[in-house]
Amino acid sequence: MLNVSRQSTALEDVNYLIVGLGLTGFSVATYLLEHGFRCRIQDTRDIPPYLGQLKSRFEAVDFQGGALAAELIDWAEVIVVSPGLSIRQPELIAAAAAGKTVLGDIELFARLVTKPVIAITGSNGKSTVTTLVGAMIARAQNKVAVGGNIGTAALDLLAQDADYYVLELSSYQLETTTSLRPRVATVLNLCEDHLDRYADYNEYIQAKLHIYHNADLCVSNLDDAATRHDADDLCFSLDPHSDAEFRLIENNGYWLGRGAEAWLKVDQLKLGGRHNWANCLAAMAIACSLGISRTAIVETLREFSGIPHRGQWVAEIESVEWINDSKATNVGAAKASIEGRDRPVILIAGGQSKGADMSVMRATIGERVKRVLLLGEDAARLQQAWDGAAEIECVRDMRAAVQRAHEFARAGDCVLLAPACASFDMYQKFEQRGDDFMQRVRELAHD
Ligand code: UMA
Ligand code: ADP
Repeated sequence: MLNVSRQSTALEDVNYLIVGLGLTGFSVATYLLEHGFRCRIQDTRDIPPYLGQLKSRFEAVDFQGGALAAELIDWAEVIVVSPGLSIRQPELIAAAAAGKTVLGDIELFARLVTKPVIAITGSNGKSTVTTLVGAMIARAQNKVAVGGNIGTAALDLLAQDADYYVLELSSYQLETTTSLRPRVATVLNLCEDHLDRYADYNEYIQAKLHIYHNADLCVSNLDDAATRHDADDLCFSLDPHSDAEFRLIENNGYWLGRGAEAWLKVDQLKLGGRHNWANCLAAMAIACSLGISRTAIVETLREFSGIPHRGQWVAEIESVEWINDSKATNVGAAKASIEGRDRPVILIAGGQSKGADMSVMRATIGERVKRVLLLGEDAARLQQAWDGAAEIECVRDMRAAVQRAHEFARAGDCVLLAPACASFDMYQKFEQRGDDFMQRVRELAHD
């Protein structure tokens, strides 16, 4: 059991109610309990994922499973809501109206952090850019802590002695945050996502743009007007003719460049696809604004081979390439993923479409995809949206999808898992879906 001792902190000495005990709730509970604050914890599940760990760490944990009881809300002064839960549920709306403070873990982090924060959001490319920026800072011999939506809950980062904190932030995390003052903030790109949680696309965009609030510097995408903050933004662009400071330069092929300087030819990158060139330019802009040297930036870009489940090469079987892009969980990502392949594609897609308009992928499917294999909860919805653009077949599970893809694929094709959907209908998380795909492909290779 941990010895609890009150330490000086920037947080108020009030009653904290933690709503949700996933990764975020666990890190908030741990921080508050370790620092001697009064807190109670609630989760709709009787045995949420981190209850055992929390109980083994702290002697007295006040946990309640089931619906959010009025008694808990009455007791609370500050309610810390997990990102996986909507703050628009009636109990929380009523609590806020009654004067309770409703916030998320990033808001607590923002009140506590004393070092510069780099805040990264966007519909796609967040994890790639967050990882790249973290690696560039580290290569320049600075101490850096990387987390947020990418995996390590923000409050856990405070235990690390860092010169910079690089945070990947989701719209859910941004909408409960007001005190963050990022040294640099970026919205990388925007496309429809999470419309099951927002009234409409504009509400989702506004949640994302909130990242620019109080930022010292805003980095935006000149090719995507919706990401812009104002005329002072530091911009990146894939258009060699644009005014963006960080952009592609055309000179016997494409280069990543700054102003008129060509820094690195794109064929020296291990990362594939034009969308990743945009990610590299965004990371260059952020790192440069922090004073990281060109050498550290270019070396990092040259060495970076990507993160698992993002366009991950799995195998080449009978001259057919198999790629795992399980993290392509919305239309923008799946579209970029297909367009990034240089071979005809057999696409495995489906899952939870989160209310997005799937027809925006129709043209890309018509041009690049030979056959679509659909699985999961919204397979029929996707089939309707893409009907006539390619041959489409619904399959039972990943095993059947891989088997059917193997039967259809011809030498020179690429079988791509780019679901355009969340995985939660069939899997615990996108990594598990990607692992299932890779496992089935490896079984094929050994047949
Ligand atoms: N849940 C319940 N009852 C509860 C509380 C949660 O059923 O009382 C369910 C939620 O509906 C959700 C799941 O439990 O399906 C997890 O919710 P959570 O808020 O406990 O999530 P955490 O485990 O804290 O993880 C969150 C982020 N997850 C979400 O925002 C859904 C993680 O991002 C993030 O890595 C972590 O905090 C640390 O910051 C994951 C994610 O899917 C990768 N993010 C979304 C995305 O990228 O699209 C936004
Ligand atoms: P996020 O953290 O925003 O989900 P990732 O860096 O994990 O982003 O990439 C997830 C997937 O999104 C990738 O595998 C790719 O299919 C797609 N993607 C990555 N960067 C971009 C981009 N700049 N534009 C469009 N799609 C992208």
